[in-house]
Amino acid sequence: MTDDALIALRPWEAPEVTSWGRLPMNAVDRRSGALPLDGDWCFQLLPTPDAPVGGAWSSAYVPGVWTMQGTDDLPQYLNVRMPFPEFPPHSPAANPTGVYERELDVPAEWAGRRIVLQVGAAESVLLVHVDGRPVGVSKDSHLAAEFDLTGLVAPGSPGTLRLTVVKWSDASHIEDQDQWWHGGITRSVLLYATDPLHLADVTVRASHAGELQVDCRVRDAGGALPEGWYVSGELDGLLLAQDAEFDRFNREDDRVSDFLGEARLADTVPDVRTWNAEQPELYDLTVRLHRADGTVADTARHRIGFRDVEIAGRDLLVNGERVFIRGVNRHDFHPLTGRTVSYDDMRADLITLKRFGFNAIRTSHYPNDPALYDLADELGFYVVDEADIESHDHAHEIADDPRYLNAFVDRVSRMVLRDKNHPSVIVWSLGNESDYGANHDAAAGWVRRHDPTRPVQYEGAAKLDWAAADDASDIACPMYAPLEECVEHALSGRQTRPLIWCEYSHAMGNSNGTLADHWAAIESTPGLQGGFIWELWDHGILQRVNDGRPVGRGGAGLYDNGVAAPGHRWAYGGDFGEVRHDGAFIADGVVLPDRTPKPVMYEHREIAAPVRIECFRHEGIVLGNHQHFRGLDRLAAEWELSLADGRTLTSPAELPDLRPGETAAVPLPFELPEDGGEAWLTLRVTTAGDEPWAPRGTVVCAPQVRLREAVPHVPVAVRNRSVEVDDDGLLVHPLLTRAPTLSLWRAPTDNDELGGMAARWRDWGLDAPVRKVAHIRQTPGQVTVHAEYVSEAGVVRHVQVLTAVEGGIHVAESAELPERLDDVARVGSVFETIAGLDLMEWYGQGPWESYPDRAFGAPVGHHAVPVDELFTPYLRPQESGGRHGVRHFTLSAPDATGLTVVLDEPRQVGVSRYRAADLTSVTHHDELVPRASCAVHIDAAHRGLGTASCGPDTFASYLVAPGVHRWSWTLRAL
Ligand code: IPT
Repeated sequence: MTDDALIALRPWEAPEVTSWGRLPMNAVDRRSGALPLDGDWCFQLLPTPDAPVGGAWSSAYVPGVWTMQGTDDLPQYLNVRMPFPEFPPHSPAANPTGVYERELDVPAEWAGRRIVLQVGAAESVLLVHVDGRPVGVSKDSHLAAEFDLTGLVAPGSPGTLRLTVVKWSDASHIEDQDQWWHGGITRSVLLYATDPLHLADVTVRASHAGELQVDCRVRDAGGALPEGWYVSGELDGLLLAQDAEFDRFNREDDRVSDFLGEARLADTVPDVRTWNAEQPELYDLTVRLHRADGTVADTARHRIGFRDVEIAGRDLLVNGERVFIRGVNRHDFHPLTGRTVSYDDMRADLITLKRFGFNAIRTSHYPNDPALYDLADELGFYVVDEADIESHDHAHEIADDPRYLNAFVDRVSRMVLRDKNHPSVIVWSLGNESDYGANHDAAAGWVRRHDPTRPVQYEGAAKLDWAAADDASDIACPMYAPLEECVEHALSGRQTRPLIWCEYSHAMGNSNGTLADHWAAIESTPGLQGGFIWELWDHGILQRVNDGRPVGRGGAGLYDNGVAAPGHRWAYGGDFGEVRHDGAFIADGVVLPDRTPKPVMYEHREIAAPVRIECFRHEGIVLGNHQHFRGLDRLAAEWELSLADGRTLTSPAELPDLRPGETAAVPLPFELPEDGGEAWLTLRVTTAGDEPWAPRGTVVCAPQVRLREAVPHVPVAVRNRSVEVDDDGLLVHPLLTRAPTLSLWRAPTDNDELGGMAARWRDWGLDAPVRKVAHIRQTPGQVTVHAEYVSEAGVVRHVQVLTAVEGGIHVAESAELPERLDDVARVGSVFETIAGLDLMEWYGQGPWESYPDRAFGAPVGHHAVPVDELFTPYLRPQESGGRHGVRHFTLSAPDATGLTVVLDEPRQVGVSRYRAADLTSVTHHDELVPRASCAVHIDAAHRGLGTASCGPDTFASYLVAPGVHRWSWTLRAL
């Protein structure tokens, strides 16, 4: 073959060709002892794969995508639509192709050894040459490709390795995931050496009863298997027994008289420490291949866990327990590299998830870096491992297309071959959004035969009928199916298999409404077992505003707390000049682009609370252990009593000794003071010692119970003080720069926009209704203002009764919404304060942001947050920073001047540096200019957030109904 023979074969246009010259996938980890090839490589970007390689080289960092490294080929964001019009299996003529070159210095001591190149991942087609000679081809952008370089590179004398990466190919059509399109080498490249006779694969089965079976496959690069070689195994230092039965069977086989290249070790571990996500016990397994003289030719190390997964009826069981799946979908993403994630990044992702109560990950939508599974084993996560198949735009054409059959089976089987020994992997997923066809059944058949120890799932297979039998999904794993449909199915008597959403609660912008309602139903409905929130990350790429370029690897420190440094922003679809793009739909995670948790994370932590207050009875507080496997021994706790009058009392708490599922009553830790008003008791639960994912003292949850109801606040009117209003009936007050008026509008959230609500609100003109004063009536100490807010949808009558009361002004309001306004964002008051009020203190739910349908578990108490920090910097500016259940609040300047507002009942309050109009007038956070004043909203009613950007809207109970709304509040100067 000539040096451009691989190019001449045009493998990027041949879906049947999944690889050429590539070694079989296996589960033997070769990372330690390998020669890393990461770093700066010589690089040039060609316009097409067959363009001649020129003499001008620049450099590119490996692993990394060139789309983030200064080339003119920039990231492009598209969800479903392909970035080019060609039908599968075709790709466009203009096809950026990266040529990476570097010297290979193979150590002299590797002479006589088998030398293997491993390319961690390249998208989308990889062509390998050494010294101009073709070595191999690989597809599948999210799994490693290995090539045997023995004989092609001479230990001790340098050679040239060229990796050519073609961006668009037949494979792009099955890698049409909802994420940025890039090109390049995204995972580490390395070189390793083995004995020619080596451990080719190791398959571990370790049950929760302690039974261990280790199957080893030995291969000789030369084909011959010499006599006397054998395999040994050690588990945590103890020698494992050979499986005599297996040996005898092989030896009696008349085809071979001695070592067949297969060996089985089998043993039973007494008193085994089982693996589960709560207590991820791991054992060190070492497998050695010995020469006839006993010396070691090869070693494979695994950290294994003893656990079982099975489906029993409609329950997915781990070690016999019906575990709840508190999952999230995780893409490989980083704001500086685009796609490449370091070990530290992966660890930080998982630690964040662990701290916020997640126990499961779906590797949406492709196999992750091997290190992620090591971390999941170690930190404790259940993993749904997903194959790199999504043909979204051409789903129907491809699912049954025999030209893609190889690719489907190849991608699924290679994932299974690589990841089969990880206890964390509990389910294999055949991919995402690719319709359902024979290619899926072929892949499912392969998995079921090869690994009968784990279920298989594929959303598309179970989509049309969750109860259908005999398809490629052992689990009904819908995406965004409405809760009521799922509950109905579970109660119907028709359910045949577990129901676990593969995607639900779309986290785009200010979202995840009704998450707690979902969990209330999941925990109380047999047959529902949880799901995976869509998704972990907001994929905002750090971009310089002046030249529109991605910042790239050097950008660490250019962001803080979810906000990009001045002159930078988080780019979403369209920001790199893409003509076809899907906008901010890429910003739909529970963490901001720098991994700052969005408020929903705190809510999730409470939803997942391992310890709960079940109820408050006269004999005390009933606590429950909601874990599946552990006691409460690794947790510490403290009681906190929060009284409306401002007092907070604390006392250490003794957690009872409870097994999973048990409850016990503990005495009330405080004598409830006679006075003090509303009273809430919180159990602040923290880690008792250092955990791999959290230092000692990290908050785990803070369940709460109300011990005493509020005493209604009755302001006392004073007649000798007047209330001043202007000619329009607007309150004149020294602390306010804008008088309280009626607000029916919020800066639309992504859910409001994509769910179509915002369009209706705009059509109705709710963003700018015309206020007309109908009538002003003044009596001593009181002014009553009747106004009409006129919009396309009719007239909203608004009455404001302003009364002078002790220390301030009492504002009693009502608004009457016509029937047509059957779904508005809010009904409430809006006003603005003087400048300089920087601190908000309140008694109510907090401290994190909350909304009516995302207010679970934010404890009622006394909270204080600087006004600037109330706001969540959602990528596309929108309604943000609200607090639910506020009873009273204060806005103050450092010199203690300011105002306080006491509400008639717990209400939604929003305090922000931005007016709703400020938020709607820009597209990115960096364009916002904070005002010196505070824009304050007090809502009689505020619409829930829902998840309508992709999935169900909020429930009817969280909508703002037409008719009369009444609310009142008292404003006082400090
Ligand atoms: C679903 C996709 O699987 C996921 O990749 C992402 O696009 C998500 O939606 C929305 O952000 S598919 C959708 C058509 C339900």
